[in-house]
Amino acid sequence: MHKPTIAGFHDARTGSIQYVVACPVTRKCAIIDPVLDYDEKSGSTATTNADLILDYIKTHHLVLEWILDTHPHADHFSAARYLKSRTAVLTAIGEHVRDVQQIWKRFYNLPDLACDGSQWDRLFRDGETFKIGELDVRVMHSPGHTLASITYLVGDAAFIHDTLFMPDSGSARADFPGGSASDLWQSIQDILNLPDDTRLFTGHDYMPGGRQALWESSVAEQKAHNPHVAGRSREDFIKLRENRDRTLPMPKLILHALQVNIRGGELPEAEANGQRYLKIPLDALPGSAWGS
Ligand SMILES: N[C@@H](CCC(=O)N[C@@H](CS)C(=O)NCC(=O)O)C(=O)O
Ligand SMILES: [Fe+2]
Repeated sequence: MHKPTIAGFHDARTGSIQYVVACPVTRKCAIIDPVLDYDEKSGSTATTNADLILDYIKTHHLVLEWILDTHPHADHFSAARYLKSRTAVLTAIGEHVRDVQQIWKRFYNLPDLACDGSQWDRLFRDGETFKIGELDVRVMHSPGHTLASITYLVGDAAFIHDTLFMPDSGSARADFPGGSASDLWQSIQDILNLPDDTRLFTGHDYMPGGRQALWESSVAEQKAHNPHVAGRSREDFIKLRENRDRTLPMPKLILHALQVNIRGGELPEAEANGQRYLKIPLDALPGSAWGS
């Protein structure tokens, strides 16, 4: 079994980690969870993160094969569509994105939104396999944070996105529409049932206590040191997760981001004046903690 070569790119604005995972033999690679930059204060978008990743691929003489997302993100825009326009490479996400599209179609009142996942080239099922060069990739359905979340298991590395964060940072929230703390518990157990030395690459790091950004751990480290799982029962976890989620304000960009991400990262069409607009539903998420 070949070990993939992995580079992580931390986006400090959103605490997201974007990855390039490459086959060391063929130099073929995939991008996972690329961020399209967005400043909500000015409404500006930019492709700084995505271009940095394309530069990395070029400099390291890699050949891009896939643009992958782990889930429809609630805190940033996906750069999948932009990267496809630059590279013509296939995009993919989990098949349950169709259920997430249905949920948010109602929130945003988007009667014309196709909820069949046709915005991506491939929709992965649980257990489906594919290749990055000579690397075998297995898809694990990992719902809880969102209905559609998937983990990509690439050789000895698992891209676990918003299930577990670094061991000092616990787990992802499970309170978005379609989220479930009990599903998240099961998804985390599936990850912890991988071999102890499996390298785990998380989707976010919020640098607690001002430490540097980190994104790689292992199954053994998570089992020993993550307080959301070490010595915790299922019931304990669900209680902890649901109590904590009640205190968390919605991500700053959730309403901005999901209307873009359920379209595979495509920005809204320009209106007759040539201007694109986002649509923000009011009072659609009652009971959410208010942000400061
Ligand atoms: N402050 C961040 C929070 C983003 C957020 O809620 N992130 C999700 C992942 S998409 C999460 O699980 N956060 C866990 C936590 O904040 O404890 C923002 O506004 O963007
Ligand atoms: Fe997320």
